[in-house]
Amino acid sequence: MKRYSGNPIVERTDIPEIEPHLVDVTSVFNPGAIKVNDTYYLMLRVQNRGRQTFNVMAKSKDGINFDISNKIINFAGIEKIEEKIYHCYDPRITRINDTFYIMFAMDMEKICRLGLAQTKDFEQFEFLGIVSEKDNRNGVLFPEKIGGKFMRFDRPNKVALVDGPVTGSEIHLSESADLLNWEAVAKVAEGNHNYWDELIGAGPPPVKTKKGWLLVYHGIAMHYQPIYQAGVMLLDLENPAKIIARGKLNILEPRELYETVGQVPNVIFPTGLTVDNYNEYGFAKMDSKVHIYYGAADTSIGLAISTIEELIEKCFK
Ligand code: BMA
Repeated sequence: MKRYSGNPIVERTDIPEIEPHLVDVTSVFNPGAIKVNDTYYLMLRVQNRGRQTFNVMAKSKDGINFDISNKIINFAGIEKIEEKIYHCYDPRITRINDTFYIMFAMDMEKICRLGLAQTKDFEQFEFLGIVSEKDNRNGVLFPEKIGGKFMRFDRPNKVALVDGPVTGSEIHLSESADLLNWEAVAKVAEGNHNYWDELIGAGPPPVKTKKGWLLVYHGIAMHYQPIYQAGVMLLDLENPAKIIARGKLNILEPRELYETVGQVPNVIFPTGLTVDNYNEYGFAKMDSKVHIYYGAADTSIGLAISTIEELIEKCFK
């Protein structure tokens, strides 16, 4: 994988002033991403000096230079939730038929839950509901049903960090008939104690390839200070609870200054992935270019460029 030489591609100073909430913002990171026809879309997670979170859309023709909207996204209907919601963050975008679904984390009074919204045009967004009962994060929808059910990976939060958030070390597979009510199916992967991926969570939504579902995920090495990195695994097309291969090495780790220094140092947090070419059956082509968009040090957005073939190779290394 290659970092784009002009990284970071989006920084806090790129965010237009949106009075009164977004003025001289603090950071922009962990974006959702999707490519539709010839347009790349990012859903940016923007934080202000009040440490409040807002989501803002950005559009691009080359996947590198983004025009950032001057509107804060409103997930219409979310105001009906009675419990206090502090932050909606780390959106992941999945297209199913003609609808774009956004699954995101919601920090609420007691726990973090998953929320689901939909849009057809990235202008109007409709909140569909809270889609996890228990403490959970890193929910990513599959782009199609498997065995007649909608599927997602999610990451139950169980591990409490000293002075830090509740997190987790297992990626699970869940299924649903209606996208709103979810049932756990199986534990898919767990963290490797003492290695790069001690705590883990899914990154962007899985990509369908002829060799299996390709999943980019994040792993955290819990040394003195956590180090967040990206890795890859390949899962069975019909039964995505079954791992075909999982890379032993991370594929991207904090090395550049914008990744090692910032609000939270040493963080690479991949949340967006775009595929340039699919074949007529919906499989990503092996030689297709892939853009991986990641949060760098919870401060800015980095772009890493690869191909489907290269990422699959790394699953076997
Ligand atoms: C995780 C999430 C991410 C964040 C990362 C590093 O637990 O909260 O949103 O980027 O920590 O702080």
